[in-house]
Amino acid sequence: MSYEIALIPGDGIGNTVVDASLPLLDAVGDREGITLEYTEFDWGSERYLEQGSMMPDDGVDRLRPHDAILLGAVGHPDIPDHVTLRGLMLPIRKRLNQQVCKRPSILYEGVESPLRGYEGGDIDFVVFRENTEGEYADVGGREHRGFDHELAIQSAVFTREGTETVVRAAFEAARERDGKLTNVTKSNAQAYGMVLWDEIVAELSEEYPDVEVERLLVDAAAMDFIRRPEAFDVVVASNLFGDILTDVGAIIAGSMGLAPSANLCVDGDAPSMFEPVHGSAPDIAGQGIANPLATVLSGAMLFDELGEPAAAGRLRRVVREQLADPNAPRTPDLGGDSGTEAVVADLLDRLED
Ligand code: GGG
Repeated sequence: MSYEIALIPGDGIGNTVVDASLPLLDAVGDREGITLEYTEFDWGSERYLEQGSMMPDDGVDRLRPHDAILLGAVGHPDIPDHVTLRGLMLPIRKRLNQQVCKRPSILYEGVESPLRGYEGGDIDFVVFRENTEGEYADVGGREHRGFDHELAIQSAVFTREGTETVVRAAFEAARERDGKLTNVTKSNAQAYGMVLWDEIVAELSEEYPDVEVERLLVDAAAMDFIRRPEAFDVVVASNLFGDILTDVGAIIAGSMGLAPSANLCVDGDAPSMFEPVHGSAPDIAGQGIANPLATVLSGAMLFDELGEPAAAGRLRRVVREQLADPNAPRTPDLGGDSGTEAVVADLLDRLED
């Protein structure tokens, strides 16, 4: 099989981790009879600084014909983050209808968690984040700039369709996994959108009597990710809450450098996008020490979505093996002193024919 993959390395370490991961994706492809044809788009902050926009006006349409998108990271120290995010990642997620963001959090054998007493295998859950609306809806405005009575309004939008889509995806995943879904909202304080969300979870739970539903306010969920992460199986949350919780989920599982994600177009009309959860990390950009594993694991999610589970399994197996090997190269975020290339070279050596 041959697939057309759009590459958007983006900013900072996004370039390092995407470049480093491609030989591995290709090597796995070779072994599974898969060809990946790449088209690279040099969109991002450098373009913004030169031309005033993160991507061309027809950028999203140019992505549409591809089978999948692999993105690195977005963010630049000289540009406000809301400009970079709204100029590239958010329009792609919204216009390609990538309504569901899936972010696994797994503590692998051989990786140290900052949580005392937790070892490989003790943490294994997946967060389903609503990905195109909620608190990220671009609704609001500012008035009276610079005056004492300056004000800003930022509204969240929760549609029945958007909420049902992500909640249903989470119920389906829970059914396939350990049968537990944790619904995270803040409906004591957010009495409209989040109450609708809770009602939708309650309605859909009738269709999934085999799934146990736990309800948590987001503050309690943040605490319990630290206090009892083993209690989570599938978590569903709004756009903003999901973003925050998945950073916590990444760090308790050892590093942001290990956290992959998939932005899924569940109606299948447009490509899905795969990206490490981490950002562009300008502090280490260009040093060749970024951890490529979050991108490699995002590549495994990409293979899953293409319907290539054997390729996905190969990638995950070599990552697991490497992390479990105390003599394997590791980047500084995992306590090692190796570079990005050394980690990928070691993964390539571990691939079986
Ligand atoms: N690799 C993804 C990336 O660049 N993330 C930076 C970021 O700010 N993300 C916010 C979000 O995912 O909503």
